[in-house]
Amino acid sequence: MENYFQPEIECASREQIRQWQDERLVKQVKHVYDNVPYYRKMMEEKGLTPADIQSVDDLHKLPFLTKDDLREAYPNGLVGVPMSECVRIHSTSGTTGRRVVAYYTQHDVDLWEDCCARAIVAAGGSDEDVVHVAYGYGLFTGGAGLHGGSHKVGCLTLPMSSGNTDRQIQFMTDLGSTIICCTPSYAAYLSESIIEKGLQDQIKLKSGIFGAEAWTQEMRRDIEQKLGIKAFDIYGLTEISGPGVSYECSAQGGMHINEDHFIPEIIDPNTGEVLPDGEKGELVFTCITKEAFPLLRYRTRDICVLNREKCACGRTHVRMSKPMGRSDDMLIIKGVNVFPSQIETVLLNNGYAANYQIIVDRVNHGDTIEVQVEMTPEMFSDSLSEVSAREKELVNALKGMLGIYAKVTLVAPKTITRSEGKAVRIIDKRKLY
Ligand code: DLL
Repeated sequence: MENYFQPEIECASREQIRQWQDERLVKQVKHVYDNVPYYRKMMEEKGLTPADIQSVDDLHKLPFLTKDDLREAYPNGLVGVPMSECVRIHSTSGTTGRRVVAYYTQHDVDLWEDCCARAIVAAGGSDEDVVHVAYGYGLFTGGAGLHGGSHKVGCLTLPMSSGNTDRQIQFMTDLGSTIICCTPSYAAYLSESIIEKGLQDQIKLKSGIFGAEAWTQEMRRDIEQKLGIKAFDIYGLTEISGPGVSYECSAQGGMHINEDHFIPEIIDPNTGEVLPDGEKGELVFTCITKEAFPLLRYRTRDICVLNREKCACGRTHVRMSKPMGRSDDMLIIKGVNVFPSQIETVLLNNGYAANYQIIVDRVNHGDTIEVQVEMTPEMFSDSLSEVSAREKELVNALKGMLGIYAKVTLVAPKTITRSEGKAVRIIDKRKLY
């Protein structure tokens, strides 16, 4: 029997959801127009006033917001309430350019935590559970979001944050953690460490809530098998609130988007044209309940597909597929589009773990791609011919998936640096020239 945190919302009729969206959108557009001069100007440039937006059918008229707008409006040009009403900020890691700073009122924090609570209950959580939060705490939204959600469900919450793997495992065994929340790459690392210490029998984990980075179905199977758990996906981004914008249920067939708070659209990333359901494109969100940082038609750059078919779990909110990578993560190698997730699928299907790095370079005006991947301890061999046979096998498998040649270098177990947060998989040296 499926459990829900807010059944009247999570299982509401489509008509009810649409009614909430229509009402809240109209109110939100007015709020933004009145209180965010940056966006008001964007609307005025298109000759729009709030009166032009009467329902979700009018959404397409509004201009898109992009990360560049957020950078331009840095630090608080998109805030919709007086600073005295803000109680929190979070921020992206800002590897390129300025960081994005997102603001929250108490009401925003409350609704965000509801979303995370829904995700925890959908992953089987209840007040009987011990929730081990190993996402980073601090500016990153992962720790705070799942922490708040866990409190709402009434779980015993372990605010572990990331890092110190020995301590993580010790608390996990001593305090009987039943649900682990962390990035999938850290979950993979934890599972390796638990197996290495021979502690599989001493952990009580039943499920994991993994997100913040792309991960494949193959990686899910690997983590589920190694930790003996069910692994649930969770998606979100700082700009829109943080984790819990969407989350997986027991059916594990896509993530339910919290449509009472966020209206999703899929657009063609090149033309901006709205695409019909079922087509792959860039995910765009309009926040309809946020006060402090009320982004309208924000382009996430995540590429995915929406699915409105009925879900076996009983939830009625639309599901999004796993993001197939960000439009700006997609590598163009010799003119061919390559997503790191395709490479991961090949590696895991061939018996490797998700410990790899992709190095892209430009040699004599031509692109090159190299995949460095760790051998598992069982595969590890000093025989050069054995290693080179394995490399050839992978080169062929990658060619089958990508359609181009990728050099493969097998390296010894434990030589690729493990990440405690989001994994760094791609080194694109072309950007350095
Ligand atoms: O990663 C929020 C989060 C924390 C989500 C914990 C889930 C769990 P940002 O640091 O702003 O926020 O990064 C957002 O990460 O646009 C996606 O590209 C990627 N991402 C997030 N969740 C997933 C996921 C957090 N489940 C960016 N699968 C997003 C694939 C994901 N990519």
